[in-house]
Amino acid sequence: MKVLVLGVDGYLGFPLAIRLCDLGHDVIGVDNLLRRSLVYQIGGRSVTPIYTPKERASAVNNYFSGSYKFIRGDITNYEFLKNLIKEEDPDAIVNLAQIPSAPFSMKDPESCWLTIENNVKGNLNLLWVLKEHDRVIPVVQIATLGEYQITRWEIPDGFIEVEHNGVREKIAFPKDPLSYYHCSKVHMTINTMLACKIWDLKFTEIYQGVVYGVSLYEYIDEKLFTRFDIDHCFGTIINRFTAQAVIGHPLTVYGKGGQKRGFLSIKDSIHAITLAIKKPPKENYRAINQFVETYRVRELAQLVAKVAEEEGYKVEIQHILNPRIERENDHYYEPRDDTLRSLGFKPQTTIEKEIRETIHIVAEYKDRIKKELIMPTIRWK
Ligand code: USQ
Repeated sequence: MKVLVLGVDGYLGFPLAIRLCDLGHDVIGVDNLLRRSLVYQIGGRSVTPIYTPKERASAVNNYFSGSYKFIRGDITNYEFLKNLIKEEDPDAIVNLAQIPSAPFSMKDPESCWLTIENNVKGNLNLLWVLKEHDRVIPVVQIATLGEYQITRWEIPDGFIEVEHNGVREKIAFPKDPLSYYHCSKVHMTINTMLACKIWDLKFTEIYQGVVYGVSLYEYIDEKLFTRFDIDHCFGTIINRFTAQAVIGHPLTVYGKGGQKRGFLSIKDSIHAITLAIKKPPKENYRAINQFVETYRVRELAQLVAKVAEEEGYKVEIQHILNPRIERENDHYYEPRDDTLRSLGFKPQTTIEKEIRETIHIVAEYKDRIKKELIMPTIRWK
């Protein structure tokens, strides 16, 4: 199978491309390298060393049976995307080409606009190109669990049956994004649903929780490392906590720490995405909630502290002023994962195992951690 991975240079994109090549597929990876430059602009860098796309490509082609080709390009450029898809005519497309950071989108008007423009325009271009394409190519696109409104309802995969004035209907689950990044994902979802309906496209949107960890193929060669950000803007919670534990920085729990989210390791995320590629939907639009477990933020801090202490680190947990506007008191949060399980997904690992492995890898590269970028400086208001 020939798979086009848009956003191949990101945290998920590169390990996904490697995994697909490992499974014998041919991968065309596309990226404009925006993530590298945005992290650089805020003064950050990946804790793991990341190699140039050319060096990465030759390493992938060296070790795995599927072929890998990298193309530098920007999917917000319609002509580029149109020619790319016409020329390559892939069997499947994965769209990961988004700016994924909630704090970045709340930094200032320019960062907010860049997030909305990059994410929404890239998605819209893909929809229009596929409308014009002469055959249907199934697409897997990353959405986020953070699109959904937090209520006292369980959160089913994308849609819910509700009764109003005695009439029962199935409608899209209510959306209530809490950052402009999350808004951009809601825009993408709405635009995608419309295109699937009127143009007969085939999309799977993966409403993913927070991904963590680093270990996938790096034991083979350092050139196969994915990026690993732990700064306050592009780093996500578990990755940040593991790095904080390693360098002796107190774990930064925002506010009361009662916020609950869905989590999964990068290994499980890649595994689940490959399943969605392998088993395209019968319907035009399929929604998959993708996570393995839910935790409150303070529970995660305790878990990382426990594992790190077992590894010999002394860990302190600190509750700091929450820079975000979000519910931080214990709240109800029960997403469901029925569709993911129905595809045959079973977790490949456990959170404790992944935290331990991540601590070992971060410890190896701890001199690359920029301590001055740990404390949050971007506030929601
Ligand atoms: N948090 C802390 N301390 C920290 C960092 C974060 O308490 O040092 C808290 C935040 O307040 C938030 C939670 O941890 O309540 C998650 O924050 P995060 O930065 O790890 O993740 P988030 O902003 O929610 O976004 C991440 C990815 C995004 C993806 C999303 C899935 O960056 O691309 O879509 O997770 S979800 O959270 O389900 O929307």
